[in-house]
Amino acid sequence: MLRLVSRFHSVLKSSAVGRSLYPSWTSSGSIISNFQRRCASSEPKESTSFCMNLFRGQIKADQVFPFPEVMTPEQKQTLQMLLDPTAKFFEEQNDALKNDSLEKVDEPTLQGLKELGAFGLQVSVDHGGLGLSNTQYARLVEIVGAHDLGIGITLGAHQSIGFKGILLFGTPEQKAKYLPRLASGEDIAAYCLTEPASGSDASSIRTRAVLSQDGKHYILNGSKIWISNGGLAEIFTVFAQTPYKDEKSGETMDKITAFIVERKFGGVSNGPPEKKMGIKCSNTAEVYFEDVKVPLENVLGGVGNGFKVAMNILNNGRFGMAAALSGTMRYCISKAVEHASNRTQFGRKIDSYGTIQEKIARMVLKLYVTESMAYMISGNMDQGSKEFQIEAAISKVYASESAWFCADEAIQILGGMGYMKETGLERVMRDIRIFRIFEGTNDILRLFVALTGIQYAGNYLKQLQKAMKNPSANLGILLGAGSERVKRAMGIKSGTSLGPYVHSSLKDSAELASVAIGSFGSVIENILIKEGKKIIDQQFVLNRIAESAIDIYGMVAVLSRASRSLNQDAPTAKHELMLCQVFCEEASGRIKANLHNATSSQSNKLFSQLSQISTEVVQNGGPLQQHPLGF
Ligand code: MYA
Repeated sequence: MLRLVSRFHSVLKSSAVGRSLYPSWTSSGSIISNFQRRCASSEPKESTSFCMNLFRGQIKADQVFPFPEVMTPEQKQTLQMLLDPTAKFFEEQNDALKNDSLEKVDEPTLQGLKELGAFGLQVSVDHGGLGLSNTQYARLVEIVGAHDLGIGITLGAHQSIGFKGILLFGTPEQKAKYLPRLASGEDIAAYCLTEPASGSDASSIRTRAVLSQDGKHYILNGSKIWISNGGLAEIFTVFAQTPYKDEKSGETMDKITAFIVERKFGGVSNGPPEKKMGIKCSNTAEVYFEDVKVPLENVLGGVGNGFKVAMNILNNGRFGMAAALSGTMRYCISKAVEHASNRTQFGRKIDSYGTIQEKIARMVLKLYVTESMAYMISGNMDQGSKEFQIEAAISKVYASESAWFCADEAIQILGGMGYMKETGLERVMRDIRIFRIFEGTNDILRLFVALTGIQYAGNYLKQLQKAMKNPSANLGILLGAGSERVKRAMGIKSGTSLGPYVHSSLKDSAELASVAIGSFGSVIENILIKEGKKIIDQQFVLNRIAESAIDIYGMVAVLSRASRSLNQDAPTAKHELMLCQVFCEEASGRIKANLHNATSSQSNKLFSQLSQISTEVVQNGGPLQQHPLGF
């Protein structure tokens, strides 16, 4: 036993895990400086999230295996009863092209949606809603995404973010007061975070609320931009800076607080509807708050907790985007398949050519992964999981890029027809573009995924470092949770195998995923040890780490789903087996390349050159090279 401990000691010493990973932090910039502060201060916490633990190179399988089956028979029945009328409404009553050209949803359509209960899908029945679970909601939202993303945004801005804060953080009184009218659609809701000077850097908002002199309400002042439903809403979830007295230091500082604001409080106004590329029928407007008197009881989630309220609302809604976009992707694929199987060129139906086959297969692969992520997360949420923020961010990034790919390839397969408005794909492409931008740009979400995971892994290494100070008292930590690096150095077999969780036909694919998880964990550990705090400024590297995490989560999601289909001997099991095998094979190659590029000196040189090219172009105010003609 003693020898084991001393070997541990020397491994840690020589591997520099024993050095402080987070010496004095100095750089500024919100996501980075805040990340530094958190790394320096937070105590290591055990996470139940699969993706968090991935950053330690460890498999926490509970969230991912088996594929969540969360609906009760009654829930399935309710869902089935809702599917047909919803699909019928969108097929027969709603006209997406008309909505797009009118740039609004007309009254009869809004009324029809209200009658369907579409404005209160997840509000409890007690409060007048349909009381759907996340999984039931996801399935219905898929139908909306397949038909009209503009309407999807109207409904999503209302319930996925607009009043989600009341569902998640509202007091019983707030719920009773606001939810019934919101669920019926009598009142529309909007989520007000973004400001002219505060987009991705959400904590830098300037809208302010201060207590009135009589202490009876807050006085709210500020303006918000690009607010979905901003011109229609009666109820707003508004984020504002408020003075906050820190209990410990006694110091007063500004902290964000969330408020429920009614238009009828007075002082709330909005600008004209924005002219947009897509989702045109959804209303987007600036919203202004001028000396709005907000009663104290309309603070949502506690004074000073607004940033967490804002982030949790977003985390909670992101799977809905993946679900809605799954519907959109299915639509695009159907259009492409319909055309490819009817169109003859060079004497053959074009679906018989490899070029078209690869496009169709790739679209379906991306759909399979997106659906698997969406329903894995909704299932986890229904199971009561509270930690899914990395997974939710991944699903949003993956879904929005995959949907873009599908719309683009479907248009390509349809050729000239695809480019025509009447085919419907042109609108879809315009509608989809925003999904890579709003609810957290994919760029910021990639950094969020990488930094959140790295922080978790870093805290774990710090925990090991602390434990090393008294190894015999901390053997449990050192052996039980010993890092993969330490385990390898001590000849202890790594515990990262997905083999036991998957169907036997998927052992090889599972092995690819297991290897990827092991390599990913070692790369993170090496990066933390080698780079320490410097990693947070290395966005070229962080993006490659995020990309690998996205691919690994995708692999695990499809391994789990395909295993379920194989175990149940589902009619599509063999098809899903292929989808899973192909995705895992290709993802494994991408992960190897990305992890190599994240660490190799060659890539490092390339990143410096890319950085320099950009700097020189920016300094020049545009491309720097001489024109090919020389003038
Ligand atoms: S709404 C506008 C969307 N805007 C954004 O998404 C803003 C993006 N920015 C951010 O998310 C944050 O500012 C980032 C952090 C991530 C950059 N979960 O120091 P920090 C905690 C849980 O890192 P920063 C729109 O587009 C963190 O742990 N916690 O913060 C509408 C820390 O806690 P502690 C989180 O560096 C579109 C603290 O916060 C998270 O400033 C309409 C500070 O963190 C998180 N994610 O920046 C869509 N992030 O101090 C319609 C941070 O305790 C819907 N933290 O350690 C459509 C739906 C689909 C259709 C449906 C049809 C029905």
